[in-house]
Amino acid sequence: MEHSTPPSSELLEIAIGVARDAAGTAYRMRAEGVSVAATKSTITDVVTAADRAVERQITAALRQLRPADAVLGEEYGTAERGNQPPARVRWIVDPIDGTVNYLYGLPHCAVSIAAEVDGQVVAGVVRNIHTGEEWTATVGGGAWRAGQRLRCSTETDLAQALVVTGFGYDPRRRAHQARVVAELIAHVRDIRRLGAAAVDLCLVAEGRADAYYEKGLAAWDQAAGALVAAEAGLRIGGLKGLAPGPDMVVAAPPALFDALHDHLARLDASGGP
Ligand code: LIP
Repeated sequence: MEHSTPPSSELLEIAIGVARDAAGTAYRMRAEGVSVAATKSTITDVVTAADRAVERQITAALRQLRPADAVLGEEYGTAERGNQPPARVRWIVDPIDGTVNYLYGLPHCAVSIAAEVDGQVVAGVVRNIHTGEEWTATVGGGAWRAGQRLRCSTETDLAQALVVTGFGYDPRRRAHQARVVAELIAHVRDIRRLGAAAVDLCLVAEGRADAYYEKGLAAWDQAAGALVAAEAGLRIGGLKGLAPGPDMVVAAPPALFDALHDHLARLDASGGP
Protein backbone atom coordinates (compact mmCIF):
# COMPACT_ATOMS: atom_id res chain seq x y z
CA MET A 1 0.00 0.00 0.00
CA GLU A 2 1.17 3.53 -0.84
CA HIS A 3 2.57 4.89 2.41
CA SER A 4 2.47 8.63 1.82
CA THR A 5 -0.29 10.27 -0.15
CA PRO A 6 0.18 13.50 -2.11
CA PRO A 7 -1.08 16.79 -0.69
CA SER A 8 -4.71 17.54 -1.59
CA SER A 9 -3.52 20.52 -3.65
CA GLU A 10 -1.61 18.13 -5.89
CA LEU A 11 -4.62 15.83 -6.25
CA LEU A 12 -6.72 18.89 -7.10
CA GLU A 13 -4.34 19.92 -9.87
CA ILE A 14 -4.68 16.45 -11.37
CA ALA A 15 -8.49 16.58 -11.09
CA ILE A 16 -8.66 20.02 -12.73
CA GLY A 17 -6.52 19.01 -15.71
CA VAL A 18 -8.48 15.82 -16.29
CA ALA A 19 -11.86 17.56 -15.84
CA ARG A 20 -11.02 20.30 -18.34
CA ASP A 21 -10.08 17.78 -21.03
CA ALA A 22 -13.18 15.71 -20.25
CA ALA A 23 -15.50 18.73 -20.41
CA GLY A 24 -13.97 19.59 -23.78
CA THR A 25 -14.77 16.11 -25.09
CA ALA A 26 -18.33 16.26 -23.73
CA TYR A 27 -18.83 19.69 -25.32
CA ARG A 28 -17.57 18.50 -28.72
CA MET A 29 -19.69 15.34 -28.64
CA ARG A 30 -22.77 17.45 -27.76
CA ALA A 31 -22.10 19.68 -30.76
CA GLU A 32 -21.82 16.60 -32.98
CA GLY A 33 -25.20 15.45 -31.67
CA VAL A 34 -26.00 12.98 -28.90
CA SER A 35 -28.75 10.43 -28.45
CA VAL A 36 -29.79 7.91 -25.81
CA ALA A 37 -27.40 4.93 -25.88
CA ALA A 38 -29.21 2.99 -23.17
CA THR A 39 -31.43 3.35 -20.12
CA LYS A 40 -30.58 2.28 -16.56
CA SER A 41 -32.93 2.14 -13.53
CA THR A 42 -35.98 3.37 -15.48
CA ILE A 43 -36.76 4.46 -19.08
CA THR A 44 -36.03 8.07 -18.11
CA ASP A 45 -32.67 7.23 -16.50
CA VAL A 46 -30.67 7.61 -19.68
CA VAL A 47 -27.01 7.24 -20.62
CA THR A 48 -25.50 8.67 -23.77
CA ALA A 49 -22.42 7.58 -25.68
CA ALA A 50 -20.78 10.73 -24.30
CA ASP A 51 -21.27 9.67 -20.66
CA ARG A 52 -19.41 6.45 -21.43
CA ALA A 53 -16.68 7.94 -23.63
CA VAL A 54 -15.96 10.73 -21.16
CA GLU A 55 -15.74 8.31 -18.23
CA ARG A 56 -13.35 6.06 -20.16
CA GLN A 57 -11.23 9.14 -20.98
CA ILE A 58 -11.16 10.25 -17.32
CA THR A 59 -10.32 6.78 -16.01
CA ALA A 60 -7.53 6.33 -18.56
CA ALA A 61 -6.05 9.73 -17.69
CA LEU A 62 -6.16 9.06 -13.95
CA ARG A 63 -4.66 5.62 -14.55
CA GLN A 64 -1.85 7.24 -16.48
CA LEU A 65 -1.15 9.87 -13.85
CA ARG A 66 -1.69 7.77 -10.73
CA PRO A 67 -1.65 4.05 -11.66
CA ALA A 68 -2.01 2.82 -8.05
CA ASP A 69 -5.25 4.68 -7.35
CA ALA A 70 -8.79 3.32 -7.44
CA VAL A 71 -11.48 4.87 -9.63
CA LEU A 72 -15.25 4.71 -9.03
CA GLY A 73 -17.35 6.03 -11.91
CA GLU A 74 -21.11 6.30 -12.52
CA GLU A 75 -21.14 4.31 -15.76
CA TYR A 76 -18.49 1.59 -15.21
CA GLY A 77 -18.44 1.35 -11.41
CA THR A 78 -15.13 0.50 -9.76
CA ALA A 79 -12.43 0.26 -12.40
CA GLU A 80 -10.56 -3.05 -12.51
CA ARG A 81 -7.15 -2.92 -10.70
CA GLY A 82 -5.93 -6.50 -11.11
CA ASN A 83 -4.11 -7.78 -8.01
CA GLN A 84 -2.83 -4.38 -6.92
CA PRO A 85 -2.78 -3.79 -3.13
CA PRO A 86 -5.66 -1.72 -1.69
CA ALA A 87 -5.45 1.93 -2.77
CA ARG A 88 -5.38 4.82 -0.29
CA VAL A 89 -6.54 7.24 -2.97
CA ARG A 90 -9.85 6.75 -4.76
CA TRP A 91 -11.25 9.00 -7.47
CA ILE A 92 -15.06 9.43 -7.55
CA VAL A 93 -16.18 10.36 -11.05
CA ASP A 94 -19.42 11.56 -12.63
CA PRO A 95 -18.51 12.04 -16.30
CA ILE A 96 -21.66 14.05 -17.03
CA ASP A 97 -23.78 15.03 -14.06
CA GLY A 98 -27.12 16.28 -15.35
CA THR A 99 -27.29 13.82 -18.26
CA VAL A 100 -30.90 14.69 -19.10
CA ASN A 101 -29.96 18.38 -19.31
CA TYR A 102 -26.98 17.38 -21.49
CA LEU A 103 -29.27 15.35 -23.76
CA TYR A 104 -31.69 18.29 -24.18
CA GLY A 105 -28.88 20.84 -24.57
CA LEU A 106 -29.65 22.64 -21.32
CA PRO A 107 -26.45 24.32 -20.05
CA HIS A 108 -26.66 22.91 -16.51
CA CYS A 109 -24.47 19.82 -16.57
CA ALA A 110 -20.92 19.13 -15.47
CA VAL A 111 -17.92 16.87 -15.14
CA SER A 112 -17.45 16.10 -11.45
CA ILE A 113 -14.23 14.57 -10.04
CA ALA A 114 -13.43 14.09 -6.36
CA ALA A 115 -10.29 12.65 -4.75
CA GLU A 116 -10.79 10.62 -1.60
CA VAL A 117 -7.92 9.63 0.72
CA ASP A 118 -8.53 6.87 3.25
CA GLY A 119 -12.27 7.35 2.81
CA GLN A 120 -12.33 11.16 3.17
CA VAL A 121 -12.94 13.45 0.18
CA VAL A 122 -10.01 15.91 0.24
CA ALA A 123 -10.22 17.59 -3.17
CA GLY A 124 -12.89 18.16 -5.80
CA VAL A 125 -13.66 19.95 -9.06
CA VAL A 126 -16.98 20.53 -10.81
CA ARG A 127 -16.72 21.96 -14.35
CA ASN A 128 -19.83 23.09 -16.24
CA ILE A 129 -19.59 21.56 -19.72
CA HIS A 130 -21.31 24.47 -21.52
CA THR A 131 -20.33 27.57 -19.54
CA GLY A 132 -16.83 26.52 -18.45
CA GLU A 133 -17.57 27.60 -14.90
CA GLU A 134 -15.23 25.66 -12.64
CA TRP A 135 -15.65 25.19 -8.90
CA THR A 136 -12.83 23.71 -6.85
CA ALA A 137 -12.12 22.92 -3.23
CA THR A 138 -9.67 21.18 -0.94
CA VAL A 139 -10.25 20.30 2.70
CA GLY A 140 -9.28 23.35 4.77
CA GLY A 141 -8.26 25.15 1.59
CA GLY A 142 -11.59 26.79 0.85
CA ALA A 143 -13.86 26.74 -2.18
CA TRP A 144 -13.06 28.75 -5.30
CA ARG A 145 -14.34 29.85 -8.66
CA ALA A 146 -12.51 32.16 -11.08
CA GLY A 147 -9.96 33.06 -8.40
CA GLN A 148 -12.68 34.13 -5.96
CA ARG A 149 -13.06 32.44 -2.57
CA LEU A 150 -16.65 31.36 -2.22
CA ARG A 151 -18.93 32.15 0.72
CA CYS A 152 -22.45 30.78 1.05
CA SER A 153 -25.61 32.77 1.67
CA THR A 154 -26.09 34.59 5.01
CA GLU A 155 -29.87 34.15 4.87
CA THR A 156 -31.32 33.33 8.31
CA ASP A 157 -35.05 33.21 7.49
CA LEU A 158 -36.27 30.03 5.75
CA ALA A 159 -39.34 31.88 4.50
CA GLN A 160 -36.97 33.99 2.38
CA ALA A 161 -34.73 31.14 1.28
CA LEU A 162 -34.42 30.03 -2.35
CA VAL A 163 -34.18 26.24 -2.11
CA VAL A 164 -32.84 23.92 -4.84
CA THR A 165 -33.89 20.26 -5.02
CA GLY A 166 -34.22 17.36 -7.44
CA PHE A 167 -36.25 14.29 -8.33
CA GLY A 168 -35.23 10.71 -8.94
CA TYR A 169 -35.96 8.57 -12.00
CA ASP A 170 -38.48 6.23 -10.30
CA PRO A 171 -42.05 7.59 -10.81
CA ARG A 172 -43.14 6.43 -7.32
CA ARG A 173 -40.19 8.25 -5.74
CA ARG A 174 -40.90 11.33 -7.85
CA ALA A 175 -44.48 11.33 -6.55
CA HIS A 176 -43.20 11.21 -2.97
CA GLN A 177 -40.65 13.97 -3.63
CA ALA A 178 -43.36 16.09 -5.27
CA ARG A 179 -45.55 15.74 -2.17
CA VAL A 180 -42.64 17.01 -0.06
CA VAL A 181 -42.15 20.00 -2.39
CA ALA A 182 -45.90 20.72 -2.40
CA GLU A 183 -45.77 21.11 1.37
CA LEU A 184 -42.38 22.78 1.70
CA ILE A 185 -43.03 25.45 -0.95
CA ALA A 186 -45.32 27.38 1.42
CA HIS A 187 -42.46 27.73 3.90
CA VAL A 188 -39.69 29.03 1.60
CA ARG A 189 -39.14 31.90 -0.86
CA ASP A 190 -39.27 29.50 -3.83
CA ILE A 191 -38.04 26.17 -5.16
CA ARG A 192 -35.66 25.58 -8.06
CA ARG A 193 -35.25 22.27 -9.87
CA LEU A 194 -32.11 22.66 -12.01
CA GLY A 195 -31.18 19.04 -12.73
CA ALA A 196 -27.55 18.44 -11.74
CA ALA A 197 -26.68 17.89 -8.07
CA ALA A 198 -22.97 18.68 -8.51
CA VAL A 199 -23.71 22.10 -10.05
CA ASP A 200 -26.66 22.71 -7.70
CA LEU A 201 -24.34 22.29 -4.69
CA CYS A 202 -21.78 24.68 -6.22
CA LEU A 203 -24.41 27.36 -6.93
CA VAL A 204 -25.54 27.17 -3.31
CA ALA A 205 -21.87 27.32 -2.25
CA GLU A 206 -21.55 30.74 -3.84
CA GLY A 207 -24.95 32.02 -2.69
CA ARG A 208 -26.70 31.88 -6.08
CA ALA A 209 -29.34 30.04 -4.09
CA ASP A 210 -29.64 29.64 -0.33
CA ALA A 211 -30.02 25.90 0.33
CA TYR A 212 -30.25 22.50 -1.33
CA TYR A 213 -31.62 19.09 -0.48
CA GLU A 214 -32.15 15.86 -2.42
CA LYS A 215 -32.93 12.22 -1.80
CA GLY A 216 -31.35 9.49 -3.93
CA LEU A 217 -27.90 10.87 -4.76
CA ALA A 218 -25.03 8.50 -5.48
CA ALA A 219 -21.48 9.26 -4.31
CA TRP A 220 -20.50 10.50 -7.78
CA ASP A 221 -23.40 13.00 -7.89
CA GLN A 222 -22.34 14.79 -4.72
CA ALA A 223 -18.74 14.02 -3.65
CA ALA A 224 -17.03 17.03 -5.26
CA GLY A 225 -19.98 19.43 -5.00
CA ALA A 226 -20.50 18.67 -1.30
CA LEU A 227 -16.84 19.51 -0.56
CA VAL A 228 -17.18 22.81 -2.44
CA ALA A 229 -20.35 23.52 -0.44
CA ALA A 230 -18.78 22.64 2.93
CA GLU A 231 -15.66 24.71 2.22
CA ALA A 232 -17.92 27.68 1.37
CA GLY A 233 -19.46 27.49 4.87
CA LEU A 234 -22.54 25.34 4.30
CA ARG A 235 -23.54 22.68 6.81
CA ILE A 236 -23.96 19.34 5.03
CA GLY A 237 -25.94 16.52 6.59
CA GLY A 238 -28.65 13.89 6.35
CA LEU A 239 -31.81 13.82 8.46
CA LYS A 240 -32.04 13.00 12.16
CA GLY A 241 -28.28 13.14 12.70
CA LEU A 242 -27.43 10.78 9.86
CA ALA A 243 -24.49 11.48 7.55
CA PRO A 244 -25.27 12.85 4.07
CA GLY A 245 -25.93 9.96 1.70
CA PRO A 246 -28.43 8.26 -0.65
CA ASP A 247 -31.28 8.81 1.83
CA MET A 248 -30.76 12.53 1.98
CA VAL A 249 -28.29 15.29 1.39
CA VAL A 250 -29.12 18.68 2.93
CA ALA A 251 -26.78 21.65 2.36
CA ALA A 252 -27.70 24.91 4.08
CA PRO A 253 -26.10 27.83 5.89
CA PRO A 254 -25.79 26.94 9.61
CA ALA A 255 -28.50 29.49 10.43
CA LEU A 256 -30.99 27.82 8.07
CA PHE A 257 -30.09 24.15 8.45
CA ASP A 258 -32.28 23.22 11.42
CA ALA A 259 -35.40 24.96 10.08
CA LEU A 260 -35.08 23.25 6.69
CA HIS A 261 -34.13 19.94 8.34
CA ASP A 262 -37.18 19.97 10.61
CA HIS A 263 -39.59 20.52 7.69
CA LEU A 264 -37.92 17.73 5.69
CA ALA A 265 -38.04 15.36 8.69
CA ARG A 266 -41.70 16.24 9.37
CA LEU A 267 -42.48 15.54 5.68
CA ASP A 268 -40.52 12.21 5.72
CA ALA A 269 -38.41 13.54 2.79
CA SER A 270 -35.86 10.73 3.19
CA GLY A 271 -38.64 8.15 3.25
CA GLY A 272 -40.82 6.78 0.49
CA PRO A 273 -39.74 4.53 -2.41
C1 LIP B 1 -28.76 13.53 -11.70
C2 LIP B 1 -28.54 14.35 -10.46
C3 LIP B 1 -29.78 15.20 -10.17
C4 LIP B 1 -30.95 14.32 -9.94
C5 LIP B 1 -31.19 13.47 -11.16
C6 LIP B 1 -29.95 12.64 -11.50
P1 LIP B 1 -27.27 12.14 -13.38
O1 LIP B 1 -27.64 12.74 -11.91
O2 LIP B 1 -27.45 15.19 -10.66
O3 LIP B 1 -29.58 16.00 -9.04
O4 LIP B 1 -32.08 15.11 -9.66
O5 LIP B 1 -32.27 12.62 -10.89
O6 LIP B 1 -29.68 11.73 -10.47
O7 LIP B 1 -28.17 10.93 -13.55
O8 LIP B 1 -27.52 13.15 -14.41
O9 LIP B 1 -25.80 11.77 -13.26
